[in-house]
Amino acid sequence: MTIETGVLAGISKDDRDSFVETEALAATSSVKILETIIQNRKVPDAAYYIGRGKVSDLKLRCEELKTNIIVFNNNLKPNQQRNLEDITGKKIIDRCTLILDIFAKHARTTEGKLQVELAQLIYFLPRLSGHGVGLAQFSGGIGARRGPGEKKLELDKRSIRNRIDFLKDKLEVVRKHRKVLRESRKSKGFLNAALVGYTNSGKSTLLNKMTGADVIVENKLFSTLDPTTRKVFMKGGQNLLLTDTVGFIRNLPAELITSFRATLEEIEFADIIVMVLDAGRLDIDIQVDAVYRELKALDVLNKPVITVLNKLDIVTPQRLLRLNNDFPEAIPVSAVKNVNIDKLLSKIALVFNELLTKS
Ligand SMILES: Nc1nc2c(ncn2[C@@H]2O[C@H](COP(=O)(O)OP(=O)(O)OP(=O)(O)O)[C@@H](O)[C@H]2O)c(=O)[nH]1
Ligand SMILES: [Mg+2]
Repeated sequence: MTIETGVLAGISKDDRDSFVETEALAATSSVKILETIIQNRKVPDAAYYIGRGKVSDLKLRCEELKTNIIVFNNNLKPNQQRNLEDITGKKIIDRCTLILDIFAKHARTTEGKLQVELAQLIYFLPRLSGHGVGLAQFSGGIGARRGPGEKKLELDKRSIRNRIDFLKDKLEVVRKHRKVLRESRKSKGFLNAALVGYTNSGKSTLLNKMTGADVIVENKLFSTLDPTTRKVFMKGGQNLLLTDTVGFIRNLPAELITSFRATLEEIEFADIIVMVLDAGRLDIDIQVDAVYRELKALDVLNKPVITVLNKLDIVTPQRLLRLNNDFPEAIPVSAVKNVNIDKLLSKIALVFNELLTKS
């Protein structure tokens, strides 16, 4: 795999952790960040995101570092992206483009691929400018990006709109199929718990530990795109299925989330939500906010939520005290070291039985 280099740019409105996260996204997308340039400003510039003068500095710095890529710590508006490309002559990659690139790399099933293509087309359609970003995304990733010529542009836009309709129709079929599957499980008396949480919090590790599945686990963002459902062996004999789902991340544009509807419906139709938090992350509050925002948008907060503080093994006792205080209901576990998984299972069994007596 070829590794490219780039410079990361942003403004001081964003916290330090968000830059670290974007750098990790870039790394997952095979772009090594050589330098991070943060402009001291609270409000983004309407035309360039960072100030016009800073854009020239950025261009100069890229030339000194001999790099062709500028990664932005935020999502850019189509006009900002075009203006930045015009002035710098560099590839301008915003945060959402990075995420879409990672999704495209990690999509394995037909459903996953359809959803990613839909999300890409929806995001790139208003950004097609005839020279910069765009269709190249499908033909070799970030490094190989090259846009279509101006003349072809209108034609491209029309065919993209047709393709969007086609993908939506196909995904409707996928949704119906998933619905039939869910109904068949329900009719057999199974309840479903969905593992949800920030990307890299350990959802897949937990699924593997609790069910003996072998879902891919990686110290990378968005390793999982497609949901996996497995039966859990419960001591009390409850018929429980556990579903691993795509991770959330802060600042994901709402229109992208709708592309993943078929997958996210696994959360919408789950009976119990198991929210997995990464106790090792110091920005845990931001992660919790991002996850709650998405769960609220999916309208699933009326379901029972069991909160799990994962990665207990890397947390100091002092920090654990603090976390216990901040999340009094949460169950601290270590999926990797197999600590407190039995406690989690007992809690799920309790909620399961409560649901059964209610219905
Ligand atoms: N130290 C420690 N690391 C863990 C634990 N659980 C998971 N990890 C690590 O965290 C990283 C991410 O784990 P995954 O299970 O892939 O996380 P995920 O939530 O499924 O991530 P995505 O699918 O990318 O959203 C891996 O490197 C795991 O080995 C834990 O209990 N302790
Ligand atoms: Mg995963």
